[in-house]
Parts: sequence; C-alpha cells; structure tokens
Amino acid sequence: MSGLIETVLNSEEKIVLWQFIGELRTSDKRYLLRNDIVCAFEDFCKRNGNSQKIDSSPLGQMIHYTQEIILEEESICIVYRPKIARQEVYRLREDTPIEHLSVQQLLDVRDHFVNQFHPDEGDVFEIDFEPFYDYSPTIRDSKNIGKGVRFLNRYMSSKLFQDPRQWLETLFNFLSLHCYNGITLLINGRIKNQHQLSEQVKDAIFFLNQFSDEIPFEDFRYEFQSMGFEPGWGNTAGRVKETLSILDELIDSPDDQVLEAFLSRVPMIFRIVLVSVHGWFGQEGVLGRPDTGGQVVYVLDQARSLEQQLKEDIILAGLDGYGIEPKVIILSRLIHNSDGTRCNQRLEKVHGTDNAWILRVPFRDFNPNMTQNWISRFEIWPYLETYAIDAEKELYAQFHGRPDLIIGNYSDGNLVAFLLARRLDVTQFNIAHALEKSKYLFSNLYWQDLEHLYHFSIQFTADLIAMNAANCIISSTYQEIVGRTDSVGQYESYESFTMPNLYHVVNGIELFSPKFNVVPPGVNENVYFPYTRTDERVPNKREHLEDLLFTLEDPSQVFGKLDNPSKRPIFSMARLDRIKNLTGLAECFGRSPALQECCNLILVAGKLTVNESSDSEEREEIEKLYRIIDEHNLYGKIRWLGVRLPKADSGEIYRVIADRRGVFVQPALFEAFGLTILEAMISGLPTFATQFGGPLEIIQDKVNGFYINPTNLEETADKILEFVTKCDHNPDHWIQLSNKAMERVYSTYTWKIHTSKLLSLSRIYGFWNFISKENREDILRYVESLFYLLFKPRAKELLEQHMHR
Ligand code: UDP
Ligand code: LCN
Repeated sequence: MSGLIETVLNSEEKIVLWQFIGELRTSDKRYLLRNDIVCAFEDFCKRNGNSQKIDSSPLGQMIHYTQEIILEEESICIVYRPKIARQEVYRLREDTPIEHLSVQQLLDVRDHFVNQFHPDEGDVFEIDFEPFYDYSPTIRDSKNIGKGVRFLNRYMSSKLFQDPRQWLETLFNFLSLHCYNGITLLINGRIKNQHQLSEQVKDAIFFLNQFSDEIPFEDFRYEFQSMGFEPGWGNTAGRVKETLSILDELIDSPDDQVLEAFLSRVPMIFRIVLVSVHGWFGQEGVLGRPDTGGQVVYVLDQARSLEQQLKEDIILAGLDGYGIEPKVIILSRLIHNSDGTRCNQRLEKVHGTDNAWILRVPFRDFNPNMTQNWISRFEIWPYLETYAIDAEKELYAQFHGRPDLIIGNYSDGNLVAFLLARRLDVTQFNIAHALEKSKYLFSNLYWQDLEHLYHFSIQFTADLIAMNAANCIISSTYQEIVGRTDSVGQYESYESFTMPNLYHVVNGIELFSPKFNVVPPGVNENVYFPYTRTDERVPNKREHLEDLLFTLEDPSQVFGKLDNPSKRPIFSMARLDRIKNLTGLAECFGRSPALQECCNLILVAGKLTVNESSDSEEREEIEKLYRIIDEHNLYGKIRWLGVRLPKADSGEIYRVIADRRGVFVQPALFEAFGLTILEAMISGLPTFATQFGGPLEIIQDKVNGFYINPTNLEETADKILEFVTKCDHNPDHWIQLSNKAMERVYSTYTWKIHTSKLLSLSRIYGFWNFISKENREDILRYVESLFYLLFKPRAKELLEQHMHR
C-alpha cells in the first residue's frame, strides 16, 4: 500500500478524511474526478478553518494524488496515482482494513456504478496488449517516456552487437535494399556479402583520401562505382568520407550514437504520405469550421517543412543530380458538395512548395446523401476501409510506387494509415492531435448514452488498433503521453478503461514503449511574428483589421458595438465547439463587473447564426453565447466576429491586439496542444491558457504566460484582472511578459526543429521495422482481429443507421 495512505489511515487525519467523505456524500455526485475532488477538499478545509491542510498535511498530499473517488454504499473506491503512469486502486471502509483492488476489479466497480455489471451473464471481453509487447524493450524510468528513440538506439545496438556476424549480415541486407525509381543507391552487386562490405568500406576511405573535401561526388563517381558504391553517401568527397567512416566505425566498434548518426544519413525517405481524412482540408476558407482547426494548420506547415528538409537532405546526400525529387502527399477526402472550398478538387499543390500536394480521394458512394457532403469526424467510420483501398491505388499512381513513410493524423487518419501501411508494408507513424477520450469526460463509461451522437465505441477501438500498430507515435508534449504528477496523460487514459457491455481494456497501450517520441510542432513564422516587427506588417491590413475588430458595423460579420473601443482587449479565437468553451470565457467576463470595467471582450469564432451551421455542438454554442450576452447585459462590452479570416489576417489580428496591450485567453475545458497559444505568444500577447492539457507544457506559469482553470470562473477572472491591473500601473509589466512569451516560442517551437527530428526518427524506426518485422507480426495479427471482429461490425451498424437517415 502507498506509504502516504497508510500514514493517513494510521493517524488522526483518518477522522478528517471520513468527515470529508461524509461531506462529499451530501452532494449528488457519486463519481468524482480530480478537479472535483481538489475543489471540494479546498472548500472543506477553508470552511473548517484548516487551510494549511490543503497542501502540507499527509491527507492533503493523499488528496493531491487521488484521481478518482467513487462513493459506494458503505465504502469508497479511490484511484490513486502516486507517480506518473502508475495507478493503484483501493477500497476504504471506515472500520475495516484497506483493500487493494486489481484493474479488473476497478473496471467491475465502474460497471457497477453505471448499473452495467452482470457477472451472471458471463465474463466481459478483455483486451490486453501486454503480452504482445515482448517484441519491444520497455523504458524503466517514467521521465524517459517520450524519448523513445534514444532508448531504442541503445537497445538495438546492444542486441545487434551481441552477435557481430549476424549484425554485419543485417546491415549488409539493409544497405542492399535502397533504390529510387530503378536507380540503385549506396551499394551495388559488386559487393556481394557482408565481408566484402567491410573491406570495401576501408578501401573506399583510403581511395577518398586523395581528394580534397570539397571535390564534388560526380568527379569520382565512376571509380567509386567500380568499387561497389553508388550515389547516396554524400555530395562531396568530404561528406562521403565522413559517412563511410561512420559506417566503418559501426562495423568495427559499434555503439548507439554511431548507429543513430549513421541511420540518420541513410537516404531512404523521399516519398511521404500525411493522412488527414475527415476535415475540410484546404488552404483557404476552411479554418474555424467544425472539425477543421489546428490539424489542418499543423499538417500543411509540416508538409511544407518536410519538403524543404528532404530537399536539403537530398542535396547533402549527393542525389539531386539523379532526378530524385522528394514528394509529400497529404491524403484527404474529396467532398463533392464543397461549400465554396476547394475540397472538391482532386489534386491541389501546397502553396510555397515544388512537390507537396493535397490528394483528395472520395468516399465510395454507399450513400450519396452522406458521402457527397462533409461528414462529422464522429460519423466517418463506415467509409474508411474502402477509402484506404481506393487511396492505395491513387497513391501508387502519384508516386509511381510505394511511399517510404505513412504518417496518420487523428483517429480516422491513423486507422487509414494502419490499413495502408499493412497493405503496402511501409513504416507507420501516428499523430493523435486530440484523443477524444480525454476531451469528453466519462466518454467511455457512458458510451452507450452518447453513442447516437459520438460513436465512441468505434472511435476508441480505432484508437487502440492504430496506436498499437504504429511503429512510432509522435506526440506534441510529454503530458500528452503520461500527463504530469497531478494529471493523467491522454495516451495513459487508454491503458485501462471500461466500455460497459462491450469490453474491458486491461492493458490498452504500453506507455513505456520506445515507440513514443515527443516532437512538438512549430508555428508558421511568415504569418505569425512579433507585433514589434512593424516593417514587415502591412499598414492597410492593420487598419482594416482594427476596424473589423473594434468598430465596423456590419451585422453579417460582427455582433456587438463597443461603448469604449479603447479599453484593453481580452481576445480569444476558436471554433465554436463545446470543449473550446468560448461561452465559458463569456460567462467568466459576464460575472466580473471589475473586468468589464477595464476590458472589452473580443471573440473570433467562425459563425454568428445557427442557420449557418449543421453541427449540433456548434448550434448549441451559438445559442448559448447569445443567452450569456443577454443574461449579463454585455452589450457595448463584447464583440463577436463570425468571420473566417484569410491566413495572413489571422496572423495580423494577434498583432493588432498586442498593439493595444491586450491579452489572449484560451479557455478550453481541455486542449490537447493548442496552436493558437503558440500563435498568440509569438505575436507577443500575454496568454492565459487552460490548465487542462498541452498548454501546461507550452507555458511556464507566471514566467511566460499563465494557467487558468476554466471551470473556476471567479479565479480565472481574478487572475486576468490582477495582471491587467498591474499593467495599468506599470506598462512595463506587459512588455516583460510579452517578451518572455515570444522567447519561449522561438526557443522551443519551430518547424525546423520538428522536421529534422521527425526525419531522423523515420529512418531509425524504418530500420527497426526492418529488423523486427517478424517479431511484430503477432501484435499486428491481434490488432487485425480487433479490426475485423470489433471495429468492422460496429462501423457496419453505423452505416445502416446512415442509410436510414
Ligand atoms: N483558426 C482560425 N480561425 C478561426 C478559428 C481557428 O484561423 O476562426 C485557426 C487558429 O489560428 C489555429 C487553428 O485554427 O491555427 C486552431 O488550432 P488549435 O490547435 O488551437 O485548436 P484546434 O482547433 O485544432 O482544436
Ligand atoms: C487538435 C487539437 O485539438 C489541438 O489541441 C492541437 O493543437 C491541434 O490538433 C494540432 O495538433
């Protein structure tokens, strides 16, 4: 048992604990999550004049690490998380010894809580991935989670180097594989086996010693070829010699760093597919629509940056003269009824690139009412398997062959990436962007009630399939994987959970697997840059946006006329979905006359009227926002822009707010990462962002921004008020914070850092895929059975519902 719990139960604090539990029982809630527990405990301590208990006492600490409390008739069940990625479950009764519960028992307790525990009807299906992770090593220390590649290199090198003869053969086979459109790369048939490889490498280094470093590869290409070497080692004698020397070291005295250095140079990635299926995927006029936000921004920026980096790598490898051209394809869906967007266009070049494309493949017309139109990400499942089959053919045609790497995005894109990678035998990477399971609280426990709206039974199954099949998972933050000491990670929430009456997951993902790597995104620095760079800003645009934000009277675009447009602006921009919680920010502002006294609230959200939307959450949020404005009489204090801004304008808008010394607030109930936070910060805006999710890692509280708890409206208003009051007294305070925000983004969140890391990973995980293929087959077979036996029948059922709509 945890020492801390033992201390509490063996001391007088036990009485206080039961008093607290007694108080919890007086409210209606029987299942409390951490935020509820901490708030209730703070309240309890304050009312009992015991505020010092909150943090410092053993009971306070125990509460701090308690993630869940389930109030049973005569006992309580607590889910205790003493460490990152470690969960313990206990049942406590007042006069009986504490009982330790297993994961299975916890899942039964949860089922029981929702009246779905039916042991007499037989056992529930259990999903357990643990036995399948024997193909892979596991990281021991949780602080190394997310640095998988480092660990993997060490593991691979120690394994490979245990048997040098076998290792050399593996290396030889791997090097013999590489070619591009019929052009052989690296080594040719003159090197017939591993022994010759080892000898020829030394001879080649000796041969290269006669040239000075800058001599181009072309000058010695033919002699080099006769020794068994083909292009791909470098563009100059110096670079070729360096690469061969690394290989020589890898053969003679290998270690993990040499392995990484060598693999990072192997020219094996030229053609990349980024799968992003559901959204309105376009370059203009799509942002702010339901389901289309940061993922589109991320994938477009990533595609641009990948193309650029691949070009640089090709030049460095000496391959640019051979007709070798990188190609990046963003695979999305073609939407026939495209509502003024380009989503009905099959092929579109990505702006600012030579060879990056959006390839849109339509869903098969099972049901034209659905498939010709935009389909919510929650409804898309029945169309994905056949989509993958069709997309495979189109990709083959576009690339004139197979891609070298497939990166999935979001649950649907990751599932398609799995199907494609399996069929094409290509390395699969996943990027979650957002795992809905963490976004919608209790989404698994109450899945049956929510199924008609969200179909989580299909989505969570798809998530399990794709995340376990992937060779590598890219996450934007560490907390996305395993949270922090006080919060559960997004992937961690898939470790064990119940879908009552459907299945129990007792081990859904190995969090300590080296497949996890944190590679944060960047921000497009041509669009989002500091407000201080006045010479790069376009005066007309600035004036136009000032008018739009603060004064323009045009009911078709803007709601609200400000009484005093010169007050400090509190700004937010997001899609109008429930979790983004723009309505929560309006409510917070509405309840604080002090904040209204010194600030205006400016919201940019895609729409103004319910008639413009077919999305149920969006319609509800629109109605709610009008209600809040009315209830708190916010007329004259708020402006709500229902516009979809062109990209360049969305950059300038943050700067205009910064000109007026405004602040940015991101009030989401949960935010997986939060690109708007990077955009606001790089523009120089002091930013207040939700403490639930990724922003916790982007911002360092009170150093370069602030955390807010969007469920605590009063505290949030006070935090903003405290800051703006300080800035009113001392304008330098705003400037100091603004500078720190900009520094934070430039030092940590750039696309250049992202892409070089991603490409290095793709080579290393590609190599691992090559050497571990056979060992991975059993996990892939298990994954496939979940796909065919669980996913497909449920997706088919959904299709039938669609047919009857
Ligand atoms: N965005 C926009 N107009 C809007 C709403 C959002 O241009 O009306 C952009 C915003 O600038 C950001 C992205 O959409 O680049 C939203 O990304 P974020 O990661 O913050 O959230 P998501 O929408 O992906 O959940
Ligand atoms: C989806 C989200 O919800 C955001 O939090 C991320 O920033 C975005 O995708 C890009 O990864």
